[in-house]
Amino acid sequence: MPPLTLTTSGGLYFVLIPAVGYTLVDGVTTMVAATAILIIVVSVYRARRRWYIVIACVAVGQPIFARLCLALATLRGLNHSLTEEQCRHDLSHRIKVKHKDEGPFAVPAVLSAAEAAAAADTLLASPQKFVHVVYPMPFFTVGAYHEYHKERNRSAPADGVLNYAVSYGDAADLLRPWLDRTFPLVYDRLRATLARELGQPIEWMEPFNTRMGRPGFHVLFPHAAASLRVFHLHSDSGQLDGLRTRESLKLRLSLCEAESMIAFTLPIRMPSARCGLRTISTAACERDPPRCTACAEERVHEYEVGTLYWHSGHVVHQVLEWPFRHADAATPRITLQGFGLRCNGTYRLYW
Ligand SMILES: O=C(O)CCC(=O)C(=O)O
Repeated sequence: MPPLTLTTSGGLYFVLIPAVGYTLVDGVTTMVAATAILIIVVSVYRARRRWYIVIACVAVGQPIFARLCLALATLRGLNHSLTEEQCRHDLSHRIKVKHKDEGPFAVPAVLSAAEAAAAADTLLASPQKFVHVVYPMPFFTVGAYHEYHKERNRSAPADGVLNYAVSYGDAADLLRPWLDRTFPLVYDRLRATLARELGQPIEWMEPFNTRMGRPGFHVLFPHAAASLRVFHLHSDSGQLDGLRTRESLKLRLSLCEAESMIAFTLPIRMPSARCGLRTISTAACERDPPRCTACAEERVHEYEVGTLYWHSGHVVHQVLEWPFRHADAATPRITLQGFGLRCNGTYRLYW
């Protein structure tokens, strides 16, 4: 049986709702859940304890709750369908670099099943390091990803408890030593594998650009809303502009080649349902199609634990939704995430 509650960084409290998954307990979700329960109680009372009506109420309530969570997540700025602009960006990049195959390229057996399991267990033993990302779903990061910390200025709290109000530089500085100490094998394999794939030595972005975070982890617990197409559809190239404008980091990005960007994912634990990535390919599009979104094609890539997936950060992609199974509620989809850029002739990794 999965544990009933989960407490993460900043003391955020999640309760396992049957058929829904861990859900943040705050004013809004408590009100939504209380309303759903009230509707069920009233309908049961009116139905004079006819249990098939109770079951029907619960069955209808679950997708409604999941959709409400999806709506709340969407209100917070997630975009899950392809825009003409995104499609054209992918196409222009494809033409520029003459890509025949855009990836993700899969490199198997970077970690054995036992090594990946050990890394996942270590991570799950530190829920106080999980920083909540997608409201109100159980989607967390461990490690500092600059996109999630952007525009935030609070300095690192004395108690080391993180949230996204903390500036990227401070969050990165706080977590880098812990990540280095805790996951040396994972990082060694990552660097050795990318060095082989790219045929170039691999270094960290810090200290070349100080205050940048190590590749870190996405921890996504299953949730009914994650079985819908909820995840952000994006390419990773735009984030470079965001980084360039962040004065406080004093980064030397003018020494880095934007076109060299890579993005990578190393799954270390997966729920029993199929998990992976959806990418958008413009391979079937002509140079200047009347509507790019009409010729773009979706591709699905199923993840294997221990296999490294990498692609040019320009590929439009989205975490693939996966069906919720209650028995799996405490088995998150955990991946190591990060980016690489060639700066002054050397590939450097960061998140
Ligand atoms: O978790 C994944 O598979 C990919 C995550 C992703 O899209 C990103 O971090 O840009």
